[in-house]
Amino acid sequence: MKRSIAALAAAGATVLGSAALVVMPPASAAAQGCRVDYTVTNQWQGGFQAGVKVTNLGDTITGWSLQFAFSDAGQKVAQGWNATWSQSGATATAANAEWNRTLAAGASTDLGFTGTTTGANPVPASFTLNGVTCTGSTGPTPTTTGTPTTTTTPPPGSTPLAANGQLHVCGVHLCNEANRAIQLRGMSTHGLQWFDSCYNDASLDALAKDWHADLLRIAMYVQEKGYETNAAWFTDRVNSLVGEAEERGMYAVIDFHTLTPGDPNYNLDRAKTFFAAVAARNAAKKNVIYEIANEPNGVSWSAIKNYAEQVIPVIRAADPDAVVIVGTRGWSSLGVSDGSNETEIVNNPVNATNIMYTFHFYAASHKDNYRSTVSRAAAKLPLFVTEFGTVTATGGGTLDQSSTTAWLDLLDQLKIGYANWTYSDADESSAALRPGTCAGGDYGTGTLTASGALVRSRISTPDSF
Ligand code: IDC
Repeated sequence: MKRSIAALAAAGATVLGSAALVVMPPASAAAQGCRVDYTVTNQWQGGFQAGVKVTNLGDTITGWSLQFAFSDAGQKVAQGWNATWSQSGATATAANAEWNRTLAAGASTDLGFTGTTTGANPVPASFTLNGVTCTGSTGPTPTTTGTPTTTTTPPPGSTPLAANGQLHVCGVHLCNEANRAIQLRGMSTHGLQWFDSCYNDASLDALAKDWHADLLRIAMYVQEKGYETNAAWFTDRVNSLVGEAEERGMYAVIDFHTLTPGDPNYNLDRAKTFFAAVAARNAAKKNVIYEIANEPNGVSWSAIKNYAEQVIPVIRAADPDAVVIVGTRGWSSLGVSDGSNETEIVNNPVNATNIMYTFHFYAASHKDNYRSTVSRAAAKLPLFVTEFGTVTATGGGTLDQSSTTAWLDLLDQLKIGYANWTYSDADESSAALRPGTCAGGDYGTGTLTASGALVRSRISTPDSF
């Protein structure tokens, strides 16, 4: 829900009720007016996420502090961003970060946080900026009545890309341009060296328009006759598929599909060369997400972190605002398949912002202990399931419908994005299309495997962006 303090001021009582918070500024303080747009972007049992847009309506201020009080002290800021957050009793304070220290007249800055709640309405009644109550009244007409909603529906006909624009990480979620937490659901290609013929106008149209997929993950193997054998061809092909996804309003995950050897550092130089090229080429696009190592295995978290801290700056130098996803230990199992868990990451995170961590599962192989790890980790780490299968980890075997359903229900609840392995006609049960489909050119629902039909039934439901 959105609430503007301007409208509350007009309503009167609530602002007066918070008078204890208003500390009169010294005469020299310049914040003569401010506006705060506070949006609860997501809410779940015991917690919520809020975006806080602060607009300075007075003269330029250098150094600022925003304060507000929750309706009871059971509500707490857990993790905040774009400011230094603290809380005393029910009163929360956000002090400027170094880079948004100066707020020019009319300028805004977007802050946010995840919080815990005992159930009370997590919308504060009023805000002060450098002690001055924010009663500003510029900007769009705010919504002040009605039931809080956590999502809005994009206009009919609009694509996932048009509805959400440039993405960024906010707290533990992926957020759209309006700072709302969103979940992207889509499909992964198979290896481009084997199944390139499956990615053409007709198949991508079916994915966008019939499956209503939000994203295409482009799996570019590095070994196994992949990138290392012809860097120019693979780089071009990835770039062209990013463009095909963009034309259809889908996001594209560029997957540097390392698998064997499992240490991503083996491919460090190739990764730097590849990402420098694709980031430069796609920097102006809003639909690109970079996945820097598919499934590290047989390697420590610190080695993966070291790889990430060398590759991420290469991407940022060319494309500063894109989200980057980092693979995790034990085939991107958050370490679980290696006898570890998410705490090694929580205690020693990658030193970079706007990043997420990869989790992969194969429903017939990875069940309750993996699900409980994801439930727990999702409160602390931004996660993206860039690959999952409905079958066993070999990519074959019987489809496990009940485990797949349990997984996708969990990911929906946590708003974790996912891509299914694979949108291809490989002769293996994880493939969504029956063998021979790509040569035939018909991508209608009659060509789907059992896995394809199940996954399409989940992906094609309306998005709640
Ligand atoms: C599998 C393919 C299979 C191919 C093999 C080659 O399904 O056709 O022969 O790779 O290495 C992963 C990997 C993904 C695997 C998939 C299924 O990311 O490359 O694809 N899987 O085994 N992790 C867990 C399972």
